[in-house]
Amino acid sequence: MKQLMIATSNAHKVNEFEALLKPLGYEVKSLLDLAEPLEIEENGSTFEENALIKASAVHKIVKMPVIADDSGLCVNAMDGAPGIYSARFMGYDTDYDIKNREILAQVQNSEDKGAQFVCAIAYVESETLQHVFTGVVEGKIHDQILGEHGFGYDPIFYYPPFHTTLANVSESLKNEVSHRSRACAKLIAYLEDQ
Ligand code: ITT
Repeated sequence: MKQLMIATSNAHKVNEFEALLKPLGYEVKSLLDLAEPLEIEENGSTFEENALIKASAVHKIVKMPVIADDSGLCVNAMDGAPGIYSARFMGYDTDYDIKNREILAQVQNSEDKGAQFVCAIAYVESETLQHVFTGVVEGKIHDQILGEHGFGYDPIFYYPPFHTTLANVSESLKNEVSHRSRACAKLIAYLEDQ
């Protein structure tokens, strides 16, 4: 079985990547499988830069093919925030109920409710073989927190074709359209072509 290390400690991301990559014959490992916790400073200024920083740093340590995802929510009415700061917005450990309420409040009186989830996936096989693939899903900030599935900002992300939020549909339905699955489809096309 082909092995891929996912440079993330976010268990939700691991689950989503497993669902996407396992059917293609990949065994997915993550930072959660390492004996020691690994913290990588994401000091880039774009999703793509941060994904490459994470994947390259982990590749240096584990010396096997690594993918890293840097992702987030960009809200038009907030000039693209929280963007690359999505995990850090209002503090890493702040409950998403509080973060989501803050975004609802900031967008409430704005005409433009548009928002995008963006995901950059970096693939690092060696110091010279590196690629980044990006996926985007367009939606709107909903008028309330809705749904129990998914994670993070899913309960406020209204996806018009589903007529509801991404937290209010099954994981497999979210995976059909998500920014992560779109970026992952590009990665898979590349891997299958190698
Ligand atoms: P790693 O760096 O260990 O991968 P992280 O959670 O810190 O984990 P990011 O820096 O990429 O990951 O931050 C992404 C944040 O964007 C994430 O914590 C969520 O708040 C949000 N996000 C990303 N994808 C999402 C999705 O599919 N649904 C809801 N929120 C998402």
